[in-house]
Amino acid sequence: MSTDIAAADPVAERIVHGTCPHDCPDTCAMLITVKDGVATKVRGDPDHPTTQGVLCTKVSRYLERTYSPDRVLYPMRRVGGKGPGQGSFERIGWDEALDIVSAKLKAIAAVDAQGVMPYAYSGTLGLVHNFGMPRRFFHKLGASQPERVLCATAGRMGYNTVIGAQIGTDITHFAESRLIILWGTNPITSNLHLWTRIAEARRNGARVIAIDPYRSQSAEKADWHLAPLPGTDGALAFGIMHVLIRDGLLDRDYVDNHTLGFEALAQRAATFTPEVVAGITGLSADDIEQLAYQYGAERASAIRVNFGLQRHAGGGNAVRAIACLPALTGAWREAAGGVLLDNAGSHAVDLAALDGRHLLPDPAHPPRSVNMAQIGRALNELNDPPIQAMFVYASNPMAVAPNNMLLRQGFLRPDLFTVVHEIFLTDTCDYADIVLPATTQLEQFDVHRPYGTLYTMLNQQAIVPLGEACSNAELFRRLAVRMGYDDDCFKQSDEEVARQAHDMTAPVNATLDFDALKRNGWQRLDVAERYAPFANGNFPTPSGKCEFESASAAKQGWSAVPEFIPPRESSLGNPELAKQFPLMLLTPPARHYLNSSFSSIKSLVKEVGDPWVEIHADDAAARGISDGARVRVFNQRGAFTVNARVNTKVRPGVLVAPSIWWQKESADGENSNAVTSDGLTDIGRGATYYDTAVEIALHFH
Ligand SMILES: Nc1nc2c(c(=O)[nH]1)N[C@H]1C(S)=C(S)[C@@H](COP(=O)(O)OP(=O)(O)OC[C@H]3O[C@@H](n4cnc5c(=O)[nH]c(N)nc54)[C@H](O)[C@@H]3O)O[C@H]1N2
Ligand SMILES: Nc1nc2c(c(=O)[nH]1)N[C@H]1C(S)=C(S)[C@@H](COP(=O)(O)OP(=O)(O)OC[C@H]3O[C@@H](n4cnc5c(=O)[nH]c(N)nc54)[C@H](O)[C@@H]3O)O[C@H]1N2
Ligand code: SF4
Ligand SMILES: [Mo]
Repeated sequence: MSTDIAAADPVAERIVHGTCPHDCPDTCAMLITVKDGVATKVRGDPDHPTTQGVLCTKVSRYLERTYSPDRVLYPMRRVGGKGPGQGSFERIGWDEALDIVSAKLKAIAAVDAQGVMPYAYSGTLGLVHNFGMPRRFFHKLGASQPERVLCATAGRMGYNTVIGAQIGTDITHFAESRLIILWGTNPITSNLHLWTRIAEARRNGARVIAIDPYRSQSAEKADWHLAPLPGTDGALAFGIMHVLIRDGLLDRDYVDNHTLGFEALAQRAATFTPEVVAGITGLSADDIEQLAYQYGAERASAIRVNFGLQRHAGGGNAVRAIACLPALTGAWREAAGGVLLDNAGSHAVDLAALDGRHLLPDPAHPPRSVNMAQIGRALNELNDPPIQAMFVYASNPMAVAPNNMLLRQGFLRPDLFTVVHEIFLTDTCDYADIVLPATTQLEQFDVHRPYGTLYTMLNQQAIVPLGEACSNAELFRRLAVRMGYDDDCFKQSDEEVARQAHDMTAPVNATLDFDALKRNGWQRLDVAERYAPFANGNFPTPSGKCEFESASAAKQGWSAVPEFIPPRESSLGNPELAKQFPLMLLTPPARHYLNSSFSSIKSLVKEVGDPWVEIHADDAAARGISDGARVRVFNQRGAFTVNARVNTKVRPGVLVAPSIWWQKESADGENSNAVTSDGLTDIGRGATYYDTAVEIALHFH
């Protein structure tokens, strides 16, 4: 617990440094005004270089979230059946709740602790409350280990085969780029503070190209929008390489000195002529030539590739292919050039100290892994041992996991014990045996490693927890006592955990000063003001070069050189399935929601309205669907019902249903994850939400 809050004068108005805890690359610096122990205002820190005083629409309502009448404020036990509308909850005391939970965990662990499945994702990205205390607890228990793949694994692992680490262009320098490619990303929604820099670049004459099957708000504002078929970006990247190599639009010096495997890459690219790529992507050969020429002509070119486009069967390799491009043109020489997937690798965090992996009962033989994207399968099929308890915190799997019809079957198992530690009564809580109240970011202390910026961030506790809410770290401290765990690391305060979070031997932390961080809220990493990490090569790969060809990839069973792997549920990947379900469904983030968070904020819900699906006018006409019609989107896994928006923003053959609405906020109690695929990616066993074939029809009742 933070001592600062107790020490502070409870009456005087004061400003507290906070950090946005959400899963967003911007990790904004917040300033919270507190008076009489009540938070009265949140705003972006005007001095923080990337926040620039601006919070997004969602988090500017953080007070509404914190003080919402819908908060879970006490432990509760379910009475009656599982599932929406079946049972109800009655209040119990913390002691009783901890007794029930610890007794259950002990009973399972007495036979095999792998019967316990922790399910936690990105409700908070804090190093203390996500990476620290909770993970220590489950390591000590020897629970099944969640494979955390819902978001980014394929892209990150693919990227790393080429670049060596999650290091990319600093968002600040996008303002000076001459050419910006938004590749499968809609920053106005998902990366607002990058958009500010892009807008600045445009004012300075930069050209912005969007590559997206959907004319998103960002694509709308771009100078040129190309709309390939989903999951074909790998082929498009090879098409660009083909033209660059064929016509000598290369930085030969950079290629010769700082890359590995050019010949092998060139050989692969040789087959991807613009005509071949046009056939795969649905773009014209001429557009592909144009794109390559524009890219090849500008060295200060920055590609922003986001996680959306790697949620396909071939997502890892698609990002690999894209990551090769800036080394070919020498764009890395410029601070305003290169590619940005994410920048978590620019930071140096001591994950082992945080997560206590040494606590495992037998570190040489870690417990089994359970893939979080396939949790439905795991609950229904695992037998060695079966999952007997789900411990959910900082995630809302019933709403966010793919193929959730199968997951629901699992959650409904009468023998399954489910604990959910939550701020709100989410869809997942409907299946809980025990619900425990969680704190919001204003009520806890944490330290953050942004994945999109180069600052270390600190979050001071601004107010005391509401009701009987308790933070993740505090919950697992309490449970550790009940379980009889007396390792010192379970006795650490939040600040003690935070002080251990960084690898202080790393050059980027050379001047990291925790006390100064506490005072100021944020500190820039020790990197050059003009961050150009690969201007002179020095890639953190095994060879020290940009690896077009990667021996370590080959060792892991992936192709040594990136390859194009078509989407699984498409006419290329599965023609039979595509006949039955000819449309590809994308479910990218809705601007006013953050995954399934904020769909409990009334003012936002009112602004956003009911969930919808966008369909191209031609596809709509072929099915007798008019604008505003009630439609059913379905496939072999399930169905959900929404309103149709007929337009030409989405390319023919594709549907876009922004995500993620709670199931219980949806008319038929289902959301888009009723149909999404729980298949895995080529690299990293990641989720493939957007590799989903569907059909759509008018809904008649
Ligand atoms: N407001 C808001 N912001 C968010 C989130 C949110 O839910 N709401 N979520 C946060 C999280 S967890 C993440 S991981 C990030 C990143 O989230 P991402 O999922 O990368 O989301 P976007 O940046 O919106 O980019 C998605 C865009 O990619 C397009 N797309 C989908 N498939 C393909 C494809 O195969 N090829 C191409 N070229 N484009 C494709 C979609 O049409 C969409 O416009 O955003 C974060 N920011
Ligand atoms: N169809 C479809 N599904 C998707 C995606 C998509 O694009 N389309 N995107 C995927 C992606 S990229 C991601 S990252 C995942 C995200 O999936 P999740 O990580 O499950 O994210 P949220 O839906 O925001 O749910 C987080 C929950 O944690 C709670 N919470 C917040 N802070 C805390 C805390 O400190 N402690 C505790 N105990 N609880 C807390 C919030 O109230 C919220 O209900 O969703 C994935 N699902
Ligand atoms: S969600 Fe992103 S843009 Fe919004 S306040 Fe948080 S970090 Fe900033
Ligand atoms: Mo994500």
